[in-house]
Amino acid sequence: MTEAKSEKLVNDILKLKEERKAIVLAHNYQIGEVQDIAEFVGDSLGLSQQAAKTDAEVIVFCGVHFMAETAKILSPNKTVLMPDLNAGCAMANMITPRQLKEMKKKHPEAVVVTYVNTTAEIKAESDYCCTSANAVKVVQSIPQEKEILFIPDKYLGDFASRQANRKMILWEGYCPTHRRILAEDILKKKAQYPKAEVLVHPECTPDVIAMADKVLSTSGICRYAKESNSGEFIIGTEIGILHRLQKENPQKKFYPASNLADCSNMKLNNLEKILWSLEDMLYPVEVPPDIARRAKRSIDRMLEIV
Ligand code: CIZ
Ligand code: SF4
Repeated sequence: MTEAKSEKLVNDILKLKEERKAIVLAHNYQIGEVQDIAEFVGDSLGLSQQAAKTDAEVIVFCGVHFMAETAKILSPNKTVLMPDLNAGCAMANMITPRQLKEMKKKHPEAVVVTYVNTTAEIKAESDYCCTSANAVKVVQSIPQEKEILFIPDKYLGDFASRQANRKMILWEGYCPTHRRILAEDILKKKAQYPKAEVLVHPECTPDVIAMADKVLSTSGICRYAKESNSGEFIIGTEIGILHRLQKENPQKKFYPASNLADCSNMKLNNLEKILWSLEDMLYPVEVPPDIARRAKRSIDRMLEIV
């Protein structure tokens, strides 16, 4: 895109944001241009809480579908728009309500702890929601004698299970983007940048996690990078986050663990689509009230713990 075209797009978006009483929220994994035009950049829960707090009437949610659903659940009276409805999450699609119901039948006494990366329907069938930042705390809060069914991310589940020293039944889901980060990538980067701290997301595989200095959620990575005395970091999560890290810490250096950790769904949003979204109020995300109510209960129960 030429600079003039990009500037015009940005100006058109700014004008329409005002007219529509809209704000743009961008996930940490969005492309730089989208992050730069957003009122808030953050993780899915943080953004959904921002959406609930704001006076804006319209929320343009730049992330993936389950995130916009979460925002809608916390802000049922606001219009939540997704610039591209095709932005789904491969991990969230790895468990269906029917599969979860079958699993619950097999383990009728189990407490269901569900990663936020799931559809509203799955959250509605769950006891507790959790994020990558609080999964360990949520698991620890459940009485020792209770069986726990952790869905859908087996790697986050495995990490939380080891941290909390708690056996759990894990669903076989995972994030294809984070699974592309290999232990040998970390080894190579460590050899290249021996002074760098290795920060990885708990959606990574256990061998990658074992090589990390810190295992953190996206908001945790952003916070830690600011506070740490290190000047260099190897980042094991989706590469969109490097834009924010570099912008907030211009004097520090950030290296992606792997350039293959690029989520194609996250990258579906761009400035043109945000403009079209505001022009035509596309595409509204709706969650049926009964599902929203039950899904919200699992989110509220998480918030009571953390
Ligand atoms: O909840 C989120 O935003 C995701 C997907 C990751 C994270 O660690 O923040
Ligand atoms: Fe889903 Fe992974 Fe993409 Fe996040 S990075 S939206 S978990 S597929």
